[in-house]
Amino acid sequence: MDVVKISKRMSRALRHSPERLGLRLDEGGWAEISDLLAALGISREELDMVVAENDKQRFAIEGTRIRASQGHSIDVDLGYEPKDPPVVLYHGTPIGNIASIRATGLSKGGRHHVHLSGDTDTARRVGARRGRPVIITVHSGRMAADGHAFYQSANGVWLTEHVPPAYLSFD
Ligand code: HQG
Repeated sequence: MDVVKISKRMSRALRHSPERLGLRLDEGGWAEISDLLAALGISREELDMVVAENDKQRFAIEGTRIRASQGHSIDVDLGYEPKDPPVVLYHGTPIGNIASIRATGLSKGGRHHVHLSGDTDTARRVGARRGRPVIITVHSGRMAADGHAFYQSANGVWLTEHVPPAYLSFD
């Protein structure tokens, strides 16, 4: 079994295009596990192994249901409560994005939120997916004090709507 391949197919089904597989998600993004198994043609043992071994704990199981903990492009309400962030958070991005980010801040693009990390190693890995990474420091404590809401996904990713350039440091 190729755990990474199954994980990617599960991410596509649960975050981006459930309808392509005839899968139904509720408003919180949950699917019946039995429906997902049928849609992907995998066994419960395979699914459990992917969920347990996933490097970023991307999936959450509750009872008979499963969902992705973050990263959606489809319209779901994950129901995370606002939470006080640490003083700083980090965002890794390929160097080619820096000029645009300096000008307009961090935008969520196709996802629901801008994704931020509590540590620089994770941020570097995220940025390195598409090129040479630069790590941006986000002054999340100041943002929260100024009224910006932050959320934390079940797998620890910090989420916010938009980060204006005034709260970014590029060192
Ligand atoms: C960039 C993966 C130009 C942003 C990761 C990023 C993460 C701008 C890209 C999660 C910009 C969007 C999310 C601006 C933002 N101008 N570029 N104003 N504002 N960008 O993939 O944060 O494996 O949607 O820096 O590990 O890279 O899927 O976001 O480079 O946790 O679980 O626009 O996806 O998790 O790319 O990654 P993405 P991301 P999973």
